[in-house]
Amino acid sequence: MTDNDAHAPDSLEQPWARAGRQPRIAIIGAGMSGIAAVVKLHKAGYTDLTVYEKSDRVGGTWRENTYPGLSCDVPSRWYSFSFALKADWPHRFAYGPDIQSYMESVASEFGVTERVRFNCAVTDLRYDAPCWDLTTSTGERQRYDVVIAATGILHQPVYPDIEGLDSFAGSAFHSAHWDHAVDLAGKRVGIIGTGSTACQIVGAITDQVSQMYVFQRTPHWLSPLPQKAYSSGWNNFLTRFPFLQRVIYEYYYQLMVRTFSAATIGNKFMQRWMSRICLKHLADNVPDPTLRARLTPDYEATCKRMIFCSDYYPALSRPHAHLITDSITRIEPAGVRTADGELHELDVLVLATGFNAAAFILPTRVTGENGMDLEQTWDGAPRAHRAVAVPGFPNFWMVEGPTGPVGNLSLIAISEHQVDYIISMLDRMKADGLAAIAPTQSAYERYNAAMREAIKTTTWATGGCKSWYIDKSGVPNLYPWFPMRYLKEMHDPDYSEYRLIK
Ligand code: N01
Repeated sequence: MTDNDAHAPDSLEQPWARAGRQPRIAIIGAGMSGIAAVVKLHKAGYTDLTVYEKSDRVGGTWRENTYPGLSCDVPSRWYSFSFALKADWPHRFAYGPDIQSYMESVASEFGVTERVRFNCAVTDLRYDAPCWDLTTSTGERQRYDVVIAATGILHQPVYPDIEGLDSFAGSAFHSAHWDHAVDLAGKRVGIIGTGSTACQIVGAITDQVSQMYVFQRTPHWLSPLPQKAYSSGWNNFLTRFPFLQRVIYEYYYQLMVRTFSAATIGNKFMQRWMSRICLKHLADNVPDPTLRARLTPDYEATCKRMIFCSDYYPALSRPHAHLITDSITRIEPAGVRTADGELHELDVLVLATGFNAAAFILPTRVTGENGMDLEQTWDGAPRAHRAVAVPGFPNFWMVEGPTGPVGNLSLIAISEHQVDYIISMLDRMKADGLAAIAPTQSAYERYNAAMREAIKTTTWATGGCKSWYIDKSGVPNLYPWFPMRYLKEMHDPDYSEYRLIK
């Protein structure tokens, strides 16, 4: 039997849990959450897994982003799969290429890569009870019992809506599509944006360029990054004693959750402590009081996502670096014109202007029960039940879906807990011979109403800033409680919140 025969519609008439066969599971995306899904599902005994990946390699965001200075501000010994801890991370905070090669080696070692259909974007998903009809960009059509969207959160670059952007005569590109053919040496480089990405880029390239122009709309809170290279002696020691790797993983887990997460959900002591660290970092690295004032945020720390970067302020203090705070009026062939009338002449323009945080699986068209369209249902303000499911979309799950805990946490860890939850649902389907499972409308509404209420007191909502956390409805699209509560939700599913469809 060929793989295609195995997916022929006739064989799927009988729900898998009643027919006593494996569920056919499609996983969309071969980034870190797709990798986690395959490994954990396989371990749990679900082996009929096909991964669809729009690109030609695994790795997701770490494959896509290749800009200079790319690194992860979550400690590497925690930003790791719990089932594939790595003793020999070269740095406390891993650089992008090291994370990408880790993703590739885990995917290869755990048999993920061989399940991936590369260069195959899923364009359409249509629920035809109890299965999903899946169509790809290559014209392939398949039927699956279960679909898991592991498409990531920040994968659609946002280009700024600035007049004349297309008229720029030099090289212009988004940070997520870095043009490595452009030699920056001796060039006049401008960068729009001052988020995590921009800070890493500015820190990495300022010494190469002749002039560095940073166009800041809003100053961000910036903490130093306690980066360090691990010695081979220490890494060898950890290789010999793997239980220590586990201890360190748990240590960072607790540390990050109890400090940064606590600060965002209302722990004023933590928040003040973090503000002090940031202000000291600014004072220590920016001697010029005028520049310092222009870099000082007028909203509360952690309202926007905190930035961890030690080399941004020193780079900005270099004589050939210029912080531009006048707003941009237009882009011209020669450079960027600001509200004070000045033209900042440039050879290269980098757009570090972030991502569409409301996309998730979109633009894939997802049609659930009774013709429900996911994009219309969300209408620019995506919501989910416990971040993994949506009423009206049975047997459809998301990893890193809307309102999951993000912020400065390890998304690998969160993904793994969500996959555990999905496995519990599959186990329940198997045990009860269910055809489908979907959250009830009332459970979804209760959950989201409680979130809306709780989010009001978080710094994301009260801190006086605008951020990508806030969606079209004006509400931060984030988990408002302590992350440990979310982990409990994930490991203690309440099946009464679901329609268990026979
Ligand atoms: O994007 P951002 P990012 N005119 O949205 C500015 C993760 N990440 O790519 O602040 C002028 O944070 C915008 O200005 P303002 C992390 O979760 C992680 O930097 O809105 N400026 C802002 O300064 C992060 O949060 C790591 O006023 C415009 C910037 O562009 C997320 O990715 C590393 C503008 C966008 O900042 C996104 O970070 C890097 C306009 N029209 C990224 N439009 C790790 O280390 C936007 N801006 C794990």
